[in-house]
Amino acid sequence: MSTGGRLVTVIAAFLVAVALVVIGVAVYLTPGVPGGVVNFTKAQPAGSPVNLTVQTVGAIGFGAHPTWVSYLVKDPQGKWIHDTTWELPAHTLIDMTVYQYDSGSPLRNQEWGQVQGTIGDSATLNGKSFSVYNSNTGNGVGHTFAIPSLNLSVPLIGNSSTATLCGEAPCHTNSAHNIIKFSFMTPGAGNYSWQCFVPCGLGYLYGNGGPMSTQNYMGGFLQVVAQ
Ligand SMILES: [Cu+2]
Repeated sequence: MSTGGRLVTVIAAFLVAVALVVIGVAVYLTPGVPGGVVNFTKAQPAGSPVNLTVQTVGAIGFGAHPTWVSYLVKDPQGKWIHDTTWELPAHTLIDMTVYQYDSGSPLRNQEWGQVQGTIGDSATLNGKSFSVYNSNTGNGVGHTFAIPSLNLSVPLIGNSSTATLCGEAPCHTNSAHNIIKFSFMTPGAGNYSWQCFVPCGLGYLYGNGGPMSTQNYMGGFLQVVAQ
């Protein structure tokens, strides 16, 4: 090979190496799960209330982190999806149902036991209305569903830790569960983050790492769009 040919080969190999490093860094910096958006605006006529059904599980049982706590959402076709970004119509009533399959514990902050920001500042637990839940009683609280920018927060009451809890999502109602229902109005178009405030990331610093700080587990976004 001529000197010129060798030089070209060396430069080409160098460029390939640089490209591999750049791709490697980009992949490392990209959040593990790209995360899709579950669309609730297309499925129905403008203005009519949206049914938003989610479940909370103690261990998702699949994917990159099978032991992590997670939310799942039922898409408009009735299929459980592991995505926590939901497209919703603006200025629309959202009737939300949460199937809570996890255990609970006393809250670190009793304020999180209060229902706020929902229609009537109340929710129902297995059909019974409540506006505050004392997490030092019963099975405590497993998670909360909160949209900070709307001042909305709802405690999701825990199941008995002695019950056989669902360990692989999607969970079905033959496992121990609580049903929490509430309604709220979406605001104008925009992106609104939602999250659980219970430090439920077991094994992480103060419980706030892992699923608490990774998209698609204990938090996500409402993508509110004008209709
Ligand atoms: Cu949680």
